[in-house]
Amino acid sequence: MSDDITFSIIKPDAFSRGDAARILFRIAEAGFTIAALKMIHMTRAQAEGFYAVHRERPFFEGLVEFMSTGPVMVMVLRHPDAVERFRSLIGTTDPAKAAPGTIRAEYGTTVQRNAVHGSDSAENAFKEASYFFSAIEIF
Ligand code: IDP
Ligand code: MG
Repeated sequence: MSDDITFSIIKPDAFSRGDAARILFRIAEAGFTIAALKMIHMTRAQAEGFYAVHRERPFFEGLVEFMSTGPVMVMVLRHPDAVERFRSLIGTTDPAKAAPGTIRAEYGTTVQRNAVHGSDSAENAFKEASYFFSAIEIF
């Protein structure tokens, strides 16, 4: 794995509304290929582990609660400059401020329930992908 991968989650809000396939289509249309993909329902402890870097933030409790409310789709995506390209495709954290046409603008509802996750660096993409997938599951 290298700079050409990022890690993403279709979060419980989008997944429970049945938007996962539409979001996947947007991702594919933008030229990303899927290197790994599965559906999981995170326990609270698994969500806490994933978001450990945010544990001191005021939104942490609400975030891990939300992320463990229902199934999500976790995936590894491949594209040149994947991290940067994917963050542009999804838009900024708050859907209300995300650029028109971005996935969060279209499918997110609040700053917490913003439909998708995207890694913020190549290093974190590798760590996050490794949290959910073993090396032989990433194509
Ligand atoms: P990012 O997902 O755009 O990288 P981060 O700052 O890494 O944003 O925050 C992780 C996640 O925590 C966000 O995607 C969002 O679901 C949630 N979050 C961030 N800031 C807030 C907030 O101020 N209130 C509620 N939830 C938040
Ligand atoms: Mg982040």
